[in-house]
Amino acid sequence: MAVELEFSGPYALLTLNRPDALNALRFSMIDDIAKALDCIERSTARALIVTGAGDKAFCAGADIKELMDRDLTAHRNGVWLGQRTFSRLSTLRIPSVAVLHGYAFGGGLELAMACTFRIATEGARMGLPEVKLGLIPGYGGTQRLSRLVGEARATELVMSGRTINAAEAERWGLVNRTVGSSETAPSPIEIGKAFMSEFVGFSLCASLFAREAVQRGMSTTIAEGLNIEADLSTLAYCTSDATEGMSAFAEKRKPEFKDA
Ligand code: DAK
Repeated sequence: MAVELEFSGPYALLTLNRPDALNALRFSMIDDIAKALDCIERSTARALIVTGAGDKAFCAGADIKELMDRDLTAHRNGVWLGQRTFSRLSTLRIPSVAVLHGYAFGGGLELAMACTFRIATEGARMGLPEVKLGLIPGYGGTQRLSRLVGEARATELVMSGRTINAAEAERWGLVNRTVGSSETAPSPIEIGKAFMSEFVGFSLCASLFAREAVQRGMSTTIAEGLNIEADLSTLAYCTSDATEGMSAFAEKRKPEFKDA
């Protein structure tokens, strides 16, 4: 299978598994990612970790050979498939992290940008090289990159197709952090698990509302954003997990959240 889904404790592990082609994304793989998201929504997983198989790449982008010789309708449908699937990933009930090692280009970087977080290993290389093929990004890259790194840097990357390294990506805010990549360094999955362990112990209601407040606020005015925060913070207050969290603090014990 070119897309594999496994579960390990509280984690769902999604692996792009086509290392001979640097995990380049075929349309069928995007379909498989959508099916995996259905499965994850029905599971008890509390965090999703996305990685690419092999040593060389997280994902070298859309499969260029498959993109050739398609009519306009097929192209439009392909864009819708990618955009819809990656938007579902960005609003998944549980938080997600993409662990980028080696190359993360084009559609691969767009997949990573739809995750809640991104971690890069030291040797990672990232970019949106579509312009070099006479194309522009089609799976949300022009929109998500500018929200992550700002208009000037996003326009520079999209218009030049330039590749940036992990240090620059971290400085720009494209990745949350960079980790070492020596031979003894942990695997991408272990890196993802270590990072996500900070998030899995909380109420899913609170973590979902927190992410939604930030996400929705990014594309509106500060006044509307404050309204969104007021509504979601009131909703969080009304959950039984909030009652439990505050009671546990008062009673000096560990809270037992029930995601309700
Ligand atoms: N597609 C297909 N095959 C790929 C590939 C890709 N994106 N990237 C690598 N491969 C394949 C190579 O063809 C090669 O296969 P064989 O020749 O061995 O059969 C194998 O993976 C190993 O690659 P290399 O031999 O090239 O490995 P190197 O280490 O020398 O170079 C590289 C690594 C990442 C620098 C190089 O492979 C490279 O430049 N790859 C292409 C990167 C790229 O341009 N990616 C595409 C970005 S554009 C849309 C939908 C989607 C999109 C746009 C529109 N519509 C529906 C409208 C999105 C577009 C993109 O993602």
